[in-house]
Amino acid sequence: MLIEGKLIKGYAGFYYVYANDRVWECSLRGRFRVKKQDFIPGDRVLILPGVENKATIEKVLERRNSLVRPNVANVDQAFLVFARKMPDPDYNLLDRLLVQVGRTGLQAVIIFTKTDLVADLVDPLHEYYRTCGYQVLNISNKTLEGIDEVKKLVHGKITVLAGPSGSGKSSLLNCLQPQKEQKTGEVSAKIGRGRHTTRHVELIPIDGGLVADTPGFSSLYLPEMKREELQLYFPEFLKYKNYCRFRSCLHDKEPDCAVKEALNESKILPLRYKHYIQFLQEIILREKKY
Ligand SMILES: Nc1nc2c(ncn2[C@@H]2O[C@H](COP(=O)(O)OP(=O)(O)OP(=O)(O)O)[C@@H](O)[C@H]2O)c(=O)[nH]1
Ligand SMILES: [Mg+2]
Ligand SMILES: [Zn+2]
Repeated sequence: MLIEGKLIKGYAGFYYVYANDRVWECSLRGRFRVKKQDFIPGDRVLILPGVENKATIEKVLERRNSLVRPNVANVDQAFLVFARKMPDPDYNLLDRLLVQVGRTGLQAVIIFTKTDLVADLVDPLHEYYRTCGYQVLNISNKTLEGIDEVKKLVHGKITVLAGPSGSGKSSLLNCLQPQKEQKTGEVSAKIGRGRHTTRHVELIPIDGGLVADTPGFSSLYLPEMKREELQLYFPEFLKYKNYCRFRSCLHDKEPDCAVKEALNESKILPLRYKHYIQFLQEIILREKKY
């Protein structure tokens, strides 16, 4: 009898599939080999169990979505992982990631790690991101504070982790499932050198869900989009934009802009607006190149 599962990794000619709460070592049916069909982690497949944990992949089901980096299919949500300290949170990168994640239509959860390194759990910036509609968690991979909450979010979903190098993504995975250690690195040795501890893509079964670690990065290009689209990923602008004088207002140099008015009345965080304008200029500059 065929059972449905999700591909978690391909390795040395075998495909590992998570189904019925266990991992199956699968080979492909001839026709898949002939077609050289591209499987990526997250793909839903039908497998035919054989002896022990062996099985064959009989069919691949249609993808709902797929990410390029990490190369994972059928993703439900992204955890954007930033440290409270060491390294200090890079809000420009966070806002870029929020644009990327928003564009792919995924749910974004912002996770701040290393709360054990700061005296104050509360940060006014966190509150601002919450009012934008994002979930914000504070956790420590050292004291395990907040880990249970992360576990609840992971259940039954495919999640990707993203965030700068050294922010504690692999450490978080280790806390979520201590049986299988992920490689973690020392912050000081890696920052700014572009070397990453995490290399390959693999989905890791955690509490009935699957999670992909992603190597950290320090800069990131915005996805291709029209200049008008960017504001969609700054959800706090939405309630003002209808009051701008021009329907096509980009909230930059236009007169009678309700978004800028909100900014002047401190209803919009200056840092967020600054990033919006910076991203807008990047997108406009790129449009001109073509
Ligand atoms: N104090 C403290 N240290 C942490 C915490 N989480 C991670 N670390 C440390 O931070 C360093 C980097 O952690 P990693 O988990 O390797 O970071 P990463 O995000 O996987 O980094 P890349 O794989 O390079 O993207 C390691 O030395 C961890 O021990 C935390 O909650 N508190
Ligand atoms: Mg890592
Ligand atoms: Zn405007």
